[in-house]
Amino acid sequence: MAPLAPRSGDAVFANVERVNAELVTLTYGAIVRQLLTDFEEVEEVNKQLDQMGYNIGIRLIDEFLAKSNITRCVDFKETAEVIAKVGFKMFLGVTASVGNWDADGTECSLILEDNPLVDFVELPETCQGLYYCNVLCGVIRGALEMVSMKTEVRWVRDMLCGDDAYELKLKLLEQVPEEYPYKDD
Ligand code: MYR
Repeated sequence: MAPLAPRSGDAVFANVERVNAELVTLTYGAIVRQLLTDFEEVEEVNKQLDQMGYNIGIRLIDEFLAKSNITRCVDFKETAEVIAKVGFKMFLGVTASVGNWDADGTECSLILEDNPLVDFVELPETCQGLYYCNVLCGVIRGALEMVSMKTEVRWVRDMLCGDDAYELKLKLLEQVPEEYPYKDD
């Protein structure tokens, strides 16, 4: 039998993080499976996942702002970069690239080369039209709403559906002016 060698703190921590990530991935899979059983129609499951993500996003923004020390972004381009490089890294452990900007800088793509939520996942034929990771659309939408940005977030490419990448379309619909509960005299 191989002798038991003490592992460095870093190695143990990396292992714990990997196990946690796997647990999240498997738990998420179980939630999607349950929704498919409960709702049957994939469009309804997409909606439920988006709503679930929204409920997470409106809470997660506080943690994000506290941990990242990010202050106001100058424009939507900076916001998209922050989501792709800081937000995704913080909560998914991966980064995304930002591209395909429209002329007025209100719509772009977030492209994920790696997506830990889909580890171990294979969709059966019966799940055509399912956006398995739709929870992420809701998370981003909810988080941005809490910092006064109404957005539309949807998948346009999904490797589980045979596409060559994971691509989210992020569109700024409205920048809601912040309201203060008092008037300046
Ligand atoms: C501001 O201008 O007020 C700062 C805006 C920063 C918004 C960042 C939202 C982060 C959302 C994280 C999404 C993670 C998805 C896995």
